[in-house]
Order: sequence, then structure tokens, then C-alpha cells
Amino acid sequence: KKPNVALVGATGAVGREMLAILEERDFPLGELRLMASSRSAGATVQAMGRTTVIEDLDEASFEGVDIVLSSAGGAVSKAFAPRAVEAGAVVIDNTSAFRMDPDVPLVVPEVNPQAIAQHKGIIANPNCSTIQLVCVLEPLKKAAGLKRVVVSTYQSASGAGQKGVDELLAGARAYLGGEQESKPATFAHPLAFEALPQIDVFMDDGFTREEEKMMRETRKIMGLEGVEIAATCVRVPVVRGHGESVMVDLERALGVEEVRELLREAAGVAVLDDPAQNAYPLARKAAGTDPCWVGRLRQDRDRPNTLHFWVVADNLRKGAALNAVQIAEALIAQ
Ligand code: A2P
Ligand code: 11C
Repeated sequence: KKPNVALVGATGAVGREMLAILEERDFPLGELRLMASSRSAGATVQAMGRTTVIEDLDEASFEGVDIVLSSAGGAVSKAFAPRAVEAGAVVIDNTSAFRMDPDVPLVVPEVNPQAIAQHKGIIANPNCSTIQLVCVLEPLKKAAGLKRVVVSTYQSASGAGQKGVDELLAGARAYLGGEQESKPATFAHPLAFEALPQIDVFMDDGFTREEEKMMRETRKIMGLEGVEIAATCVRVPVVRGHGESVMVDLERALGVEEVRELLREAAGVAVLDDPAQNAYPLARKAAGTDPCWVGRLRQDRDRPNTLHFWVVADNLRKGAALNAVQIAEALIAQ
């Protein structure tokens, strides 16, 4: 029997992408349920060859639902997920609500698909910036072992949802028109024509929560207890697609051509690295595509065991909706 699927947060930036990806991948779908806030309830959506009315999550029952794909914020997930699990559904949750719970697998199918089988009703989808990092680190770890990872991100406005994109575009229009920019609501400062070295709130030691998520989630997914990891997360005025500058200390040296070759073979990774043609991953090119794009591969001039590279992925697809749908597909296959 084809699974009945509910999308929670169906009207959001990630929710809409989930629907598009289910359609694109010809996902074996039984019943489709779309849920959002009372603001959207009653509206109709055309997708997967059917017309579906959006339900108010607060009033929705999960009876008969097999898989929930959820992306409506951590507080919403915390409130409804136990109810959905009780009704017999498996919740694939794209928020940070349950990621670090030891009973909840945190999964990137190219990296740790074996964790899926351990679920007790909830499977967590990692943070977007974590997913594209681990997809590239995993093949390097397998080939040469990891000692230390230092990552700096260049994250797009859509990481903060549709409201982040709207705020960036409105700010850019105001700036170009010489008008007074309205006070930012989603970001701490106006994002147009700016790079903001803050994503989410600050922790006591000066790291932000986004940086903490990247460090903790990467360890959990890859089982990197002994590996040192440090992240700096920066919001940039890009609409869609996160970039990451990564430095990795390996246990043993790998040549650049060898790394290109092994990344070309890696699942979910694509190499675009041709300096002579000015060819390297770009957010606007990566937007709408599935892989984690890697380029600018260099061996450190002073440390032969150290590599530098640049990774870009569509944060709404591989960073969120696609990874969640891949987890659902793997769950069905298991
Ligand atoms: P709605 O459109 O009805 O507000 P984004 O990440 O793009 O901001 O999208 C957030 C998603 O989460 C939207 O689908 C939004 O629905 C949904 N959402 C926000 N708050 C709630 C809530 N309290 N209950 C259910 N869905 C919610
Ligand atoms: C951003 N990475 O770019 C965040 C969005 O924990 O799922 C995703 C937050 C999360 O703002």
C-alpha cells in the first residue's frame, strides 16, 4: 500500500519545495494531507494531480497518516509530533526540536542511512548548513580520516524562510530607491548589501546557535567524537543556496586530483572545479539542483594534510526538502 503523507508547514518555503520534490520524484503517494496555520486553512493547492485543501494543524487528526514531513518551526514540531507518533505516524522533522535527542536518529541518507532503522517514531532532518558539509566530509573521512574541520558559511536569506527572502528583497529595493529601509524583523540588521556574522542567537561562549548546530549535528551524524570542529556562520544577501568555505586536516595527505576523483564518485556530491574557466560552485547556479557542489579544491601550502574547498547546495532542497523526502524513500524501502 502506498503511504499516506501529511505535510506540516505546507505553505512555507520548505513545505512548497517538499511538494515539488514529491511530484518530481514520482513519490509513491497514497493520501496527501496539507497542514499549516489557521491563517492558511481552507485554501486549496493543486499538486500531485489532485486538489488538496489546507487543514489547520491545531485541529487536524493524524489518524491514518503513515509519514509526516514537517517544517513549521521547532515550537510547532514539539507541540504536534508526539500526537502524530501516538496516532501511528513516523514524523520526519526538519526543525531543530528533536535533533540532539539520543532517541532520535539524525539522518543524511548518503552518510548514515543505517540510523533510520533505530527510530522510535521521529527521525530528524539536519540543519541545511550541516547537510551540505557532511555530504563532502564523509568521503574524505573514509579515504583519509579527519582530524579537524573549520568551516565558514555564507548562508542565503531563504534559510530564514519566506519572510527572510521578503525582507532581503524589500530592503534591497528601498536601498536602491534611496528610501528609508524598514526596521529588520527577521534578521538582526538590514541584510541588503551586507554580510551579517550572526545567524540565530548568541550562546554564552560567543558562538551562535547556528554554529553550535553545525558543530553538534556534524558530530552526531558522522560519529566524530575525537575530531575538532569550529564553525563561523554568516548571512549574506543571496536568495537561495548556502556557500561554505571549509578547511579540513586529514590523518594522511591526499592529492587534489585524487580528492576530485573521489568526490566525483561520492553520492550526492558534484565537482565543479576548473579554475582555468573560472568554474566553481555558485548559489544561483546551484539553486533548483540536487547535489552538494564542490570546487576551489586546494592543498594547503604549509600543511600537506590540510585541504581547502568551497561547497554550495540549495538549502531548500538538499538542505531541507530533498533530504527529508530521501529519508522517507529510504524508510519505505526498509
Ligand atoms: P502559514 O503559511 O499558515 O503561516 P516559512 O519557513 O517559509 O516561514 O514557513 C513556515 C510554515 O510553517 C508555513 O507553512 C506556516 O503556515 C507554518 N506555520 C507557522 N506557524 C504555524 C503554526 N502555529 N501551526 C501550523 N503551521 C504553522
Ligand atoms: C538558516 N540554517 O539558514 C538556518 C535555517 O535548524 O533547521 C534552518 C534552521 C534549522 O537560517
